[in-house]
Parts: sequence; structure tokens; C-alpha cells
Amino acid sequence: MKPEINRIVAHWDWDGVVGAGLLSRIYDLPLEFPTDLKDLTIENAACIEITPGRVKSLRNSLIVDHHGTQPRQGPDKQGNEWILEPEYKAVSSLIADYWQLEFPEEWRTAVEEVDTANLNSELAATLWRAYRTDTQGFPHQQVAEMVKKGNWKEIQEWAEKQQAEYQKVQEKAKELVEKSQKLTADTAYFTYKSDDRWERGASKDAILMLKEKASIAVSIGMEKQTVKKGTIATNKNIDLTKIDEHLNSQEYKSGGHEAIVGFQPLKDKTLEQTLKDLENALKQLQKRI
Ligand SMILES: [Mn+2]
Repeated sequence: MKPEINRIVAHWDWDGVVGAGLLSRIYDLPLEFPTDLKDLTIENAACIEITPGRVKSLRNSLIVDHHGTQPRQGPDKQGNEWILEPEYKAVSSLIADYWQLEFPEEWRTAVEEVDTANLNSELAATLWRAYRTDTQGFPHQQVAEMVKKGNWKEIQEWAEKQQAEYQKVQEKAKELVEKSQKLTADTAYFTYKSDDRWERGASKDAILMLKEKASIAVSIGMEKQTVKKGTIATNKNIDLTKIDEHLNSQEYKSGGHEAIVGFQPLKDKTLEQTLKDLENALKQLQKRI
């Protein structure tokens, strides 16, 4: 039996927001873009890149995602219907194909490039910069609404204006990388203030820069003395999903794909504690390589 859907809950980045806008052409329902996932209980929702491992509980919902290593279709024990296609570079492309929705090629490519951090087209670079200048101020609802109506030109105009302050993000990213330290022989990390607009915006650019220098790069978002979230990324042929298995057993919610994973502590952790946990997680990885 198909779950009853009352709302759309989506990841808050470009891919999630564009995916939600596209899907709302099929399900004309309220859209939600929650930023703090770990305490969420979700039922009867269409979930875009929101999966059971990332939230407290998820039942009787439709789950559409492109993260993971294996395709998955059909129901699970919690009454969720899955559409998981890891060969897709973006969930928005998957949604467009699955429901046969109009999605201009230029936009499809740009969102895929942003989502995989391969900014080849000018549009992808513009979208990236617009988002990074103010990640918390991103107008999810408005952008999704424009996607729903197919007002692509309007989104582009908004993004072109919004990217004006990107240089500040770049400067901050350089600073963060300069402050990076070694965690293990081939892993480097930096910390940033997750409640600071510019540091938060720069954290993604900084981790991309850092993974050019170290096999594994880690960013750790702090609020005062507490770890709020983090990201682990690699350019090498290392499967980071092994790390999130370990972190999930150590009071974190963690998930992602081979080349990049995110994590969130389930209880307050100091930087020292998280560094220790990461070191242990990285050891698991060594054993399996
Ligand atoms: Mn995505």
C-alpha cells in the first residue's frame, strides 16, 4: 500500500529545494526544509534526501534519494516506500525522470554540478556562490515555488544578485584552511563557527580546498565549546560510508556517500571528544582498506 502523503520534507540545499519544487507539481502540499534533523519524527511525508538514519524516526512516508551504494525500491518495515537511485548525480534529476517533469537541461546539469561540487558551467558557479553567501538565509520556499512554476529565469536573476558577496566567503575559506591541523598522517581538519554566517558559508569551500592537500579532509562546526556538526570528504578512492557506520555506533547521526559524509553528535561533545571519535572511526577505515 502506498503511504498517504501530507507534506514534503526536503534537504535544504539546492538539490533538495529544486527537487521539492519539482515534486510539488505532483503533490501540491506544504514544503518543509528542516535544518536540525536528528530530533525529527516524520510520518506521512514525501522525504527528499531525508532518510531514517538522519532523523529520530521516519514512518509511512515516501523516501526519494540518490545517496547510498545500492538502488532500493519498494516498501520497508516502517511502511516507507523507497525510490533510491544512487547512479543519479542529483535527486532533482531523479524526481524529474521518475515523474516525467519538465526540467531544463541547463538547470539539470547545473544542480548536478553543484551537488557534486564540480562547477563546470557558469550557472552552477552562480548557484554555488549565491548559496554560500548566506546558507541560513536561503529562501527555500520562494525558490521551490519558482521551480514549481518553472520560473527559471527569475531564480537565475536572484542568484546573480545574491552572489555579490561571495568574495568574502572565499577569503574566509582561505583562512579556515590556513588554520587546519593534522588529525592523522593523511587526515587534516579545521574548525569553524557554525553560528557565524561567513564561516558557515565558507566551510564547504574550505573542505574542498583542504581535500586537495590531505587524503581525507574534515570540517567541524562549533558553537562555543560544543561540536554541532561536521563533514568528512576525500578525493581518493576511499569508501567513507565505513566511517559513518562507526560514528553511528558512537552517539552520532551520520550519513552520505563514498566521497563525502556528514555527521551530527546526538549529545554534547567537546572538540577533543569528537577528534578522538574521528580518529577511532578512521582506524576502522584503515582496517578495511
Ligand atoms: Mn543531492
